Amino acid sequence: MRQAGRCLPAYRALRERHAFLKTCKTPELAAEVTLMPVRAFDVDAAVIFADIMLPVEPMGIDLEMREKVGPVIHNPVRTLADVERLRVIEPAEDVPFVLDTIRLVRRELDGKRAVLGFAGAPFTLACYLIEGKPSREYGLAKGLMYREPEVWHALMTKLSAVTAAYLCAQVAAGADAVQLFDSWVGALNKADYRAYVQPHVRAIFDAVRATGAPAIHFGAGTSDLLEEMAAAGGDLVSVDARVLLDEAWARIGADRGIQGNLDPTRLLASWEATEEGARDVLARAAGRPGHVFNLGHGVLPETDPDLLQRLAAFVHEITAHNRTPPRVD
Ligand code: 1CP
Repeated sequence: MRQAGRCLPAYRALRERHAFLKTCKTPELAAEVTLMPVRAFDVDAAVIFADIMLPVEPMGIDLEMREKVGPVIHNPVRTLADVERLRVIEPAEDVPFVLDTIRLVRRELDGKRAVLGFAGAPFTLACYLIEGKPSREYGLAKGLMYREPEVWHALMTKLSAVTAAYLCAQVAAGADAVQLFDSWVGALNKADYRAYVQPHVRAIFDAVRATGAPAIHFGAGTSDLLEEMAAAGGDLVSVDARVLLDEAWARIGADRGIQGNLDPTRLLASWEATEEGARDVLARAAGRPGHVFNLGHGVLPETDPDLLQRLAAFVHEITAHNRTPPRVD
């Protein structure tokens, strides 16, 4: 579950002592935070504590993680010259802390839980780089995309090269699976997705496929894009709570897995609302192999950790008959 640690008092206490980027860049701290939700909730996978913006910093981006806002960029990318200035990074040299965190977490979990690496997808990263801060409409980013497609494609090509190398390095460091977060791609229609995004995402999944590790393709607000996202690649497509899981799966195709899709706001409502939603998701998955139960989007920071723990136990209980035993190697 993305950002599951954020609602834990232990995470908040650690963050009072250490800034966000410092935590990400210190493997011992990042590993400790990664393991917090695994221990507190007994979930099946550890999502490496990092952020989608980490690999863009060494590309030459002046990044600040602003409290209660998110990523802020002091030198936004808006021209061909800006794109040409961006470096294509070497993950082992430029983001060694993420790879070291993966190694530490893997050693600690000793094969008993899966280790999930991740990266931001080029569209979502491009939105941040062009806008310079979180945005609702992506007016600057989409403006550049429609007005100067060659600049857009040059930026997307660089971001996809970096992302492919970064994900492959995570697998080499010990990630059992990787997830590509295209959180904002729901801002596009199908035709624009095909023209401006799909070839770049496909290049990333092609590179990851060569590692043999399973890849998850995450999107939110993508109910019109599911077929296009599946066609771009990934062994699983992750869907949010705005679609019904069985209908989404039929559109993604039986040859793929699916991740999702309990509405995270149900956890803010009550246990009854949470259980009702979880039952519905599991009924729609109908015990078919290839479903990864998850929330439709990240855990909201004000979520009661006890409800998350209860939810994980509930899902384990319902699915006990068809659970794959933990991998030991
Ligand atoms: O919590 C965990 O252990 C998971 C680690 C994780 C992941 C998977 C973090 C830590 N960030 C991410 C991915 C991420 N970051 C995404 C993709 C998933 C999604 O759709 O949310 C995105 C869009 C970001 C960008 C980002 N970083 C935001 C969103 C801002 C916006 O535009 O709305 C924010 C708030 C951050 C900071 C951040 N990253 C992670 C955490 C725990 C936080 C909050 C920092 C804090 O309050 O301590």
